[in-house]
Amino acid sequence: MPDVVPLLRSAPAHELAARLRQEDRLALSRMISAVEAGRSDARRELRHLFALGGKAHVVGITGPPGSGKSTLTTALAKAYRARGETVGVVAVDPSSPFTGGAILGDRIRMMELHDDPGVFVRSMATRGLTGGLARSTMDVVALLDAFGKDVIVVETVGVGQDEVEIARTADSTIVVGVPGLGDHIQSIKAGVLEIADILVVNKADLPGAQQVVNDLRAMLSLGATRTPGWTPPIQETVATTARGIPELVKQIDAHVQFLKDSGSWRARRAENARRQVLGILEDHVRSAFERTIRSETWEARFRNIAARTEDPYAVADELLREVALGDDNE
Ligand SMILES: Nc1nc2c(ncn2[C@@H]2O[C@H](COP(=O)(O)OP(=O)(O)O)[C@@H](O)[C@H]2O)c(=O)[nH]1
Ligand SMILES: [Mg+2]
Repeated sequence: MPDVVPLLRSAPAHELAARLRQEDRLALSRMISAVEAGRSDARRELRHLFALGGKAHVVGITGPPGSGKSTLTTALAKAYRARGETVGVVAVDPSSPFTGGAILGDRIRMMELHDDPGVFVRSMATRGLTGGLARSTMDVVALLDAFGKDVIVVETVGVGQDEVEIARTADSTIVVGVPGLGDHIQSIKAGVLEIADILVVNKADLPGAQQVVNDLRAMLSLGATRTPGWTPPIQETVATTARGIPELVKQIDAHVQFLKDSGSWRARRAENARRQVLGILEDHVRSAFERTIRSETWEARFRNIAARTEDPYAVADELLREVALGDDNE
């Protein structure tokens, strides 16, 4: 097929979208790249494809670097495949073994996923995105959803606001802690704990795992839980041997069931939609302003502010009047 690839790369987005609907993985991959690159035809198609989605269950996994998120993701993906569900994986962690930089053993484990046509793995480009990372990740999730994936696992490293924001927009958010990171309380930051629906203590084969479980339990009893009526369970796992993975899958199932039975499912998705729309607006407004201020006239005004001959609020007000905030399609 070597001659097909360049053809598809330059294919118009409507053609990619049509092929994507027929479960063409290459078209899905090209479509993601086109959306990431900010192609306006791809954005239009994404908007049409959006209506096809909403069926996938989105699972967010976040935690410190090296805690075993990618290994857990792989183990979870295999467990879902074993019961016949299709899986999409979005790795937002730039050091993810899905992209490289992993030791050989991890690479080999991940490769098992790449060989399975029921699994689609995508690493997010963290450079050269037209919108923010959160917005781009949600676009990729929307495409995987439209493609028909049953479960979409989004792995993000639990440092940085963008990453935590991404993990929070999942239907079920898993926060991973591990023993052996020195001060284990520090290993899961308080703000990250708040977004957890399920807590995983991975590397339970290492000494100190029980202490992490105890500490997390104590922390949970202090803080308010994210969803009233749902106390995040704490699951020990050994991702490398899949110990605890069947139990984790059951916890995730139970969480979905709880959200649906309690009516929180729609509420959470609406809340996520609200955050997503605000995020799109932020990206849009910022880029509109950045385009406008890229001129000598405005640069001169910034120098005035630096020289204290003008104040930043006055200049911001003027800029606000100047910038036309049309829609974000081009
Ligand atoms: N001992 C032990 N090592 C693990 C476990 N899970 C993952 N690892 C190892 O921890 C390292 C980091 O794993 P990785 O999945 O890349 O972590 P990530 O950075 O959070 O995605 C790798 O060498 C894994 O093989 C586990 O449960 N026990
Ligand atoms: Mg990783």
